[in-house]
Amino acid sequence: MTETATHCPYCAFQCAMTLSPAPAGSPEPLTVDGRDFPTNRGGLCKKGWTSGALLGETDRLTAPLFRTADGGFEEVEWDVALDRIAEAVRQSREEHGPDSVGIFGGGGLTNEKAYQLGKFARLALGTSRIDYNGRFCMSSAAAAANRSFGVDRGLPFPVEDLDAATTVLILGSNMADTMPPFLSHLQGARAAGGLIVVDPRRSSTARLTDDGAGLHLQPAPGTDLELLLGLLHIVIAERLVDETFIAERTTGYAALRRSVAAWWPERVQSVTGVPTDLLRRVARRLASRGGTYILTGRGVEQHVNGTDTATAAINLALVLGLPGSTDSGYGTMTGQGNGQGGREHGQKCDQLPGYRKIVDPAAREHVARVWGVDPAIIPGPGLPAVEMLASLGREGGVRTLFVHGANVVISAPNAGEVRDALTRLDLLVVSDFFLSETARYADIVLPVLQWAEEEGTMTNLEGRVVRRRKAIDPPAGARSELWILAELARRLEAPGRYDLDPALVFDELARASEGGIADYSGLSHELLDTEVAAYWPFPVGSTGTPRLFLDRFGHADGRARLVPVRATAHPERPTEPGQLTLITGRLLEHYQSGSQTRRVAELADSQPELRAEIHPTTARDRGLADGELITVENHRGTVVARVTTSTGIRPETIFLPFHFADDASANLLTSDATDPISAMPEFKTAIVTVHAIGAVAPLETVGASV
Ligand SMILES: Nc1nc2c(c(=O)[nH]1)N[C@H]1C(S)=C(S)[C@@H](COP(=O)(O)OP(=O)(O)OC[C@H]3O[C@@H](n4cnc5c(=O)[nH]c(N)nc54)[C@H](O)[C@@H]3O)O[C@H]1N2
Ligand SMILES: Nc1nc2c(c(=O)[nH]1)N[C@H]1C(S)=C(S)[C@@H](COP(=O)(O)OP(=O)(O)OC[C@H]3O[C@@H](n4cnc5c(=O)[nH]c(N)nc54)[C@H](O)[C@@H]3O)O[C@H]1N2
Ligand code: SF4
Ligand SMILES: [Mo]
Repeated sequence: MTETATHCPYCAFQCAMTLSPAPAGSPEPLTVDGRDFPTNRGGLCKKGWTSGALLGETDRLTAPLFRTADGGFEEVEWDVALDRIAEAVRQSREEHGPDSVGIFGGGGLTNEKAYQLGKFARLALGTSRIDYNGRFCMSSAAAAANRSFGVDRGLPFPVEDLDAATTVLILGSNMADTMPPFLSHLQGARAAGGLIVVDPRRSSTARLTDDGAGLHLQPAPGTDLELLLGLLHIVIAERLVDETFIAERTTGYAALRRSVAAWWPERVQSVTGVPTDLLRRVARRLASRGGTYILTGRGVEQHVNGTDTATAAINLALVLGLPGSTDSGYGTMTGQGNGQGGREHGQKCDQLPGYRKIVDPAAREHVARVWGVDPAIIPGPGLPAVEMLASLGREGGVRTLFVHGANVVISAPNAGEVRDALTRLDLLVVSDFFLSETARYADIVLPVLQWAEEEGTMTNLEGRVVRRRKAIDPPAGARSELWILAELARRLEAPGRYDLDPALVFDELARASEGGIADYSGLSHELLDTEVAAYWPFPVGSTGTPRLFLDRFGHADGRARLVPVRATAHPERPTEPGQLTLITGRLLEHYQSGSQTRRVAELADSQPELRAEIHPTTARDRGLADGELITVENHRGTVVARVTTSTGIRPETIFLPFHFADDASANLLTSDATDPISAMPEFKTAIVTVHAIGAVAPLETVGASV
């Protein structure tokens, strides 16, 4: 085997890496090295460096599994598994209609798999019930960008543009832990003293503002919308806005202006806790010179008002005239490996490929033509993720569920309810390469290929399509998802083609996307193999679009919309003494549900268990010591964690990462209330109390079972 140029299996930064044969005696078959690329510049984070571990000796699944009567699993032949699934689908459709069968997809799937999954749902299952874990990730930012700009591409500019920035406002993103190589692009802003981080915690990213590098604003959790309304108020009141840009490139300024009139700084301070002088300093800094960017992350988006909060951030960027220039801008940090592409090719309940709306007759016609079917057979919109999960096993709900690339038992909100919901299903089929916590609930588990074992493409946080390449043969017994979908489609006598070669699936995807917002029609695996800078839209004959919005926005009139948004009552705020606001997020060492990274010894050893970050005063008031085991509780559930005190967190707040399993799963506590526009659940705030467990012997690792 020779060297293989590919990209990291994990996050949306999609760092470039080289895989080469490991030296004899190594426990891993491949060595991973960072590869020079404009985004990661040869750098990788700890997860990237250790990603080869999952290609070696692991508890990898290598045969389809059937649940046995005693609750265990037995291995079966592929034909047996696929026949049984096809039969169950047929029966469910006959007895309960096609919408009784559902698919839960993933933003980590390649573009090819995401596309094929959407097509399989609509044509082979005939169901409208498909959605995915990207609903938990990018949906608020996406809804806001679509509403304001008419286009949703995480960063509408190449990441290197940030190098020349002198001011970067980061709202609710902790990229120092979640995309470490990204930090090299913030050096300019730090050197200019212009890195401004908004986070209720002194996160690793907030610490980068120390020593004159910038400012850390520490609002009460869930008050970012008020904070942004306050910043808008100041820039308008102090006439810091870009009037020419507003007049020429936007609509709605008069209404926006009225909507923020009452958000004077003192009022904002009383809601958020951020002092008025700091608010004024930030507003003036944002308006002071060129080279200003505003970036949002999950901290402000994963709330029931996430779309409106992201919209307020966009409004701020627009009145300052940032989007659409070459030295300033607004963007959101995409999360999952294919967080961007995963939302473009049709695995979202309201979408067809090319980022088209499933209710748009012209879109249906175009896609139906590519699929070779009558548009009338393509179902309408389905249910977004949280609603679909709540419907499982209920009257009129999904009774047979396929899961591809998600671990909802850990990652979905109000996870105790999700565990119950999965047991109500007639049939649960989980495709994964490990027996994830969700796969443990399955009736049938299908072993699939991982990252370095197959070809495909991913679309990174800048809307740049990159090639994922095969470097190693998969274990005997595991199969590609394209093959699984094709075999099931054949058994279900589905219309349409189901190619096995990812390059052919890409060609079809490209045609289906032609003329859509995310147009890939000028791209192919062959072209991508030349390492072309493939920013979409990339129509036939073009050279791609590194920067959107230079001349026009995506709406028909070419203008961006200034959309007034209101701060409404937040559903979860502490009301009783002793209550704390739980905020959740990530650690550097673990990826998402931890299904992959808790299996990498080096990562698991450095973050082996759930730790709750609490302010020392809060701990002292409750008689809690560092290292002590506590329960964190509310009416939804109870979680066991170990106390870590830190002066970097607000005293009324507690932080838990969501990477751990069993009774260390933070989502046992979170609410499944959703944003009315994006259907994003409220992951980032929940009301809890904490209690000492009492004299407990040092436990074995909390929640780290794999
Ligand atoms: N190590 C690691 N990296 C990852 C991932 C991972 O699981 N692990 N996942 C990838 C994915 S899918 C995603 S989506 C990204 C997410 O990347 P980020 O958005 O950076 O991740 P989070 O840690 O979820 O949230 C960021 C910050 O929001 C803060 N926060 C919580 N509540 C609030 C609030 O009300 N207001 C504000 N302003 N801030 C708040 C938290 O304290 C946290 O520091 O990371 C990607 N990269
Ligand atoms: N409390 C709280 N909860 C959160 C968040 C938060 O900040 N706080 N963040 C949310 C966000 S932003 C996200 S993105 C979600 C993600 O949450 P999850 O859905 O749990 O994401 P992963 O852990 O990446 O799960 C992916 C699963 O699919 C498998 N897998 C990976 N690649 C493939 C593939 O190609 N095919 C198949 N079939 N399987 C594959 C992996 O082994 C793993 O078991 O969590 C959300 N949940
Ligand atoms: S930053 Fe993201 S893409 Fe880069 S090595 Fe780490 S996990 Fe992989
Ligand atoms: Mo995410």
